[in-house]
Amino acid sequence: MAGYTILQRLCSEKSFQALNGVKDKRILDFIDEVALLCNPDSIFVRTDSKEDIEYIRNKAIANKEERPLKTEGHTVHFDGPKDQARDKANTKFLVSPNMDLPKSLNVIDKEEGVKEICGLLKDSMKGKEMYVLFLGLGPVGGDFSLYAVQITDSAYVAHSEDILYRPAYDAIKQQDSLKFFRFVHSAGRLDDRGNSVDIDKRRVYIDLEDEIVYTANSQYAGNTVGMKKLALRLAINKASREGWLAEHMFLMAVNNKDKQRRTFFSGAFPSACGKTSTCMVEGETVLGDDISYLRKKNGSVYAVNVERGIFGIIKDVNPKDDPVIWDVLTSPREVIFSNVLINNGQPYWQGDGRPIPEEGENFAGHWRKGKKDDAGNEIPYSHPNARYTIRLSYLKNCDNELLENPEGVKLSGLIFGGRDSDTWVPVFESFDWAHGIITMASCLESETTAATLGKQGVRKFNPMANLDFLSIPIGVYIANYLDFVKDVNDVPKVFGVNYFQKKDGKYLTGMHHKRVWLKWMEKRVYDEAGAIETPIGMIPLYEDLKSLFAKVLNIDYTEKDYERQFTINVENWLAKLDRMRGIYSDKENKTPDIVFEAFDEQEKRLKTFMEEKGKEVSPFNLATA
Ligand code: SPV
Ligand code: MN
Repeated sequence: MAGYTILQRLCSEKSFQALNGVKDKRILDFIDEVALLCNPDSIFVRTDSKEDIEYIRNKAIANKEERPLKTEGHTVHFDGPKDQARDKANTKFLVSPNMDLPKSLNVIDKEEGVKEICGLLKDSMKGKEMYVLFLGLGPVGGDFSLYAVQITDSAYVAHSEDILYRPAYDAIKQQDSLKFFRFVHSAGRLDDRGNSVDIDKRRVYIDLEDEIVYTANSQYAGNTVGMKKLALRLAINKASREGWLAEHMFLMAVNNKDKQRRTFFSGAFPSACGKTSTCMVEGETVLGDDISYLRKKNGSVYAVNVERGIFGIIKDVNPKDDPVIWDVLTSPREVIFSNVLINNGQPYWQGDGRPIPEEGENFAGHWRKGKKDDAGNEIPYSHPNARYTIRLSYLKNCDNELLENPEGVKLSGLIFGGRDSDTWVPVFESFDWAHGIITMASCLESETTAATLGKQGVRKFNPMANLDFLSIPIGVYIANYLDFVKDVNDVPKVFGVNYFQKKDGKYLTGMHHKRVWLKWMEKRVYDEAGAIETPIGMIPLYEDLKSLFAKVLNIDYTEKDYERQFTINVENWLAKLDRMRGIYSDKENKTPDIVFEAFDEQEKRLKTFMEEKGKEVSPFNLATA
């Protein structure tokens, strides 16, 4: 390793030996360049050894990025008050003159952006240790696997990456021409609570050509953990070039004990639409809650979970609604809590079902009931976006063997879930792949809730729940989806679900009803449940739901329930189509014609339907398909 004088000077003997074992000189050049720019006091290279992983865990505590809690293995990390979520405005794609990215994607000229971010990263690690991690996206060693090198000056980020992603030093070191993603992160200057000071200079800059992402002046994991949403943006672009799909999707199995079978589904839901609660539902098997890669093999579609852990929202997690997670979060295990309230060494969060302590420590410092911020707003005791970071293997309903299978699982269905008070029915199936991808997935909307800033009930367009992460024009993304199954024999079914229909301010479906919708979708895969053809797709038969409700939930499902939930409101469906046409007509979106053709066909079906049956059509007024 001649020539790497900085690495030699800043690495311990052991870390230097670890680098020495890496065949690919491009990796060493990269680490060398970052060290030169960021100027750390020392460099720690993490191999896959237990000892190295332990070192990072201990460092996070020693440098106070995490504090131990009463329960063994539990720690808390606080992000600063202004660093509690993904920073969309300052997350930009670096574009060189030959790239054709729409302006809607938030772009910055590459030369200008690199200059800015390098300026921010210059000497940013002075006085700190720089951690170098070799990680895998997806189970290591399979067709799905991608690899990455993460550099960060945060032991909390490095610790989180260990819980969330597979170690891959051994897999990477032997390769010499591997394509790998690169992530560079510095939390920047820190205040005496250990939080990034220069939040106004928080930047996340993404270079799609060189597959490298730089983050400066943030700690919140959505901005800093490269393997999560930063890698997703790189992967979407890569997948588009290579003919596979990188998705913001959970992965789960629906179990049928009577028939002794497992059926795999992936699901895309915008936030606050029930994604986590669906994949962790009682009785089924969770394989992932956030990001999946989908590839074709032997005429079928297979998927893996990119991650091996969960960075989940910790709000309304209580023993009644989420017994599985509750159990994990209250027993001695490795858990990082972030941005919750700590009182007497115990974490508290909104909706945990316990009395709120009078005071404690939270993301804003010392907290007591009624405390207000500088703008005069009351500070919540636990942030609404507070999180827990855990390994998936802790969950009783996770199947670790399937999770770690590099071959992935064969998908039978894709589920798209929105938050819609008056249009989508609770569960429905598309006529075919293209119909589902265009009229369900690409038209996904989520209404704002009290948990988000601004007005409630505003519909936000979020195709495939992937809008925030698209690194290609939306029309190209849809075209890829449509092409994806051209040579697939076993095309997965496409379903839409909506748990949020309302009538007179009240929800029409209950928290646990999703368990029935999942069972219905499972039966549809095997043609064991009938359906009614409507202009929007296939909806369930009353009799099938009645027997599933009785079997799964021991609930007497009435004709009235069914009629209210599955009545088609034609005008609302037509209004949705109009909104979608407006969005997709923007030339920058590069929408393929087939999208408009599918919209036209759906509109024609809806209008004929309205003429024949009226504006609101009861499912009892329809013939079984
Ligand atoms: C999401 O917001 O979709 C998340 C959390 O999964 S974050 O890491 O912030 O993206
Ligand atoms: Mn997510």
